[in-house]
Amino acid sequence: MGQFARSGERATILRCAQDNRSICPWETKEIGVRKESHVNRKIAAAVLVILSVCLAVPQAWAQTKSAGAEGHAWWQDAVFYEVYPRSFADSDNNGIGDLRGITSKLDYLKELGVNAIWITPCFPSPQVDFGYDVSDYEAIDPMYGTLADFDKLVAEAKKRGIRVILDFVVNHTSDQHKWFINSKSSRTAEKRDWYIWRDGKGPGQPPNNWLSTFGTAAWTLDPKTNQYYYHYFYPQQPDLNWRNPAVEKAMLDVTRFWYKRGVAGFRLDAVDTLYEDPNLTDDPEVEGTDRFGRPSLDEKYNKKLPEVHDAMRKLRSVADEYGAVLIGETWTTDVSELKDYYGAKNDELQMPMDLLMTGFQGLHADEYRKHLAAVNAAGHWPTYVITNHDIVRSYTRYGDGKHNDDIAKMMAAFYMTLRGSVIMYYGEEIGMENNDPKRREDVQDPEGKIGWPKEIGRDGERTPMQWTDGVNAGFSKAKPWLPVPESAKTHNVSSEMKDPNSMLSFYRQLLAMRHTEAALRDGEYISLNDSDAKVLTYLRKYKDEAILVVVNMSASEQKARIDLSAAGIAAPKLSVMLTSFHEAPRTSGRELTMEPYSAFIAKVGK
Ligand code: TEU
Repeated sequence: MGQFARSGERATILRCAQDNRSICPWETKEIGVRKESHVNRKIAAAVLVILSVCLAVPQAWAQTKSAGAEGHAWWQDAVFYEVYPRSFADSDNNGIGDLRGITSKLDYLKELGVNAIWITPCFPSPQVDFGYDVSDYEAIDPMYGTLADFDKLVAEAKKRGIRVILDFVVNHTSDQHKWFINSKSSRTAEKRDWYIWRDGKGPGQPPNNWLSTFGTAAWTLDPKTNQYYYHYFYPQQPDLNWRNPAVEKAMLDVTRFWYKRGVAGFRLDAVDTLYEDPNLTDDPEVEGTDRFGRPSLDEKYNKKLPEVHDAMRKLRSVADEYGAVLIGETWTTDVSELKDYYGAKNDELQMPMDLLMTGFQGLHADEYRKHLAAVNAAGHWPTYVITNHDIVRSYTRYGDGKHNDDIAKMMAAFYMTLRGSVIMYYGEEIGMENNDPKRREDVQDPEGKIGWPKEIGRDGERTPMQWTDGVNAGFSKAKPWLPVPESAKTHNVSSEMKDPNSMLSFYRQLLAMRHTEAALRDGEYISLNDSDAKVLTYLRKYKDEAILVVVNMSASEQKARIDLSAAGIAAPKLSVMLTSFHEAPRTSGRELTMEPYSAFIAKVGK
């Protein structure tokens, strides 16, 4: 596997993101002025001296510490970017995105500061679940292009220092996959045992009470062979039988096929449903109903079985042969369960996604602080995610309708300055919002058709990338498969490129910082002001470099106490690197005024 030089990716030192209008009275020194390439604005750096009065120099770095991390693997320093290929860029103007479209946007991604793209399934598929129903793991769906287009994409990406990650749907295939067609053909078919076939409990009765997460039964009767097959997702997505060694071997071979083509790793889909209890024990009913209004089940017999970890280890051992990375779609109930996915001997997933923050209700600094403390105490390299193709976009989820852009910038500054890798979702960087269907007949995602109106499906977070303020947001000349929202007029790449205060400019600066600042890449996470319920304050410290991050998660102005004495810094001089403020930063004594929903990032000098 070819390695990319890292040095070139870290060329720009970004000293300060405040433009000239926001230079403030407390500035003591102007460090430099330069032009940013396409945002074309002057950037002036400022030094903020926080007054210290009668402070003793403390002895040690205090509070929530994590080990400093040096000797990183490439993926630890990388910014990952999820591309939903149907919606990214449409090169052949049929309303659906494709691989050539992605290739045509690689320069944009490189400029943004992306180091790896994860492409959601682009393999041949009947598209019942928009690619997550794979009918051939070793080819490209003609809708997206050819294997040659894929090879070209990998080669062009490599030229730009961008790696390609594919999405491996490990739990199930499409019912149109040749394996399932064979399996279904008779009870004695060669591949009968590649899937989970069972007799019903009695006439018209499925083998047990398990449910599909997409709102249907989990068992479908095949009238020809008079047995039921199991599917945790849609009936068109039969579960593979991972207890069959032939299945395991075939699946491991799929990963080899792609590693040999230059793929840098996989995002493993739906790993927690790989195994089921062979005795098919009924799941116990628990209180409440699910999102389809059915009685809730404790899915202890068809989810998160311990055997999942055996499969992860096997996938990892093949990945290690190729120096590849495995990212897991790891929906966990807590940090301890997440920790298990790294493997007791660090021999499972390098990057199990921390999806826990996507479930937080509202913005509460103390909840985030507690979570970060638990994650850092767990001792592994975290992978943070705030949005993806299955959940309401972060812009909409966190937005209050009044400060949406501010909140989106604040959340970006927050999660991009944590110790760990980040996985962005396309359009996040321009403030794309959900565009949910308003009528059942407009819904494309079967889950939304089944669950309407309670469960409206995932179309809203999968709409076309907004490249321009023109027709179809510049995504395609044809009517896109999903509608573009009105907000594309203001939130699009082309307009935001020209605006130094746009979301895109803000993201570009954040990503540049992640690449240039050792403290952000390698530094410990040190939590400060632990009793502040509204403002998160932390340091990232590496050797004698430190960066201070202050994040106001509330709708009101807050005073943040800037006291780094607990971290051994009595009289810090802060060089402002980036803020999301509308006005110049204000301090008084040891307090920094934080605008509602804002972030402040500064380099700490002694
Ligand atoms: O999602 C798995 C998963 O956990 C889903 O149940 C998720 O909670 C659901 O989408 C919420 O509505 C993965 C993919 O990310 C998803 O797009 C696929 O539909 C699913 O697997 C089946 O392959």
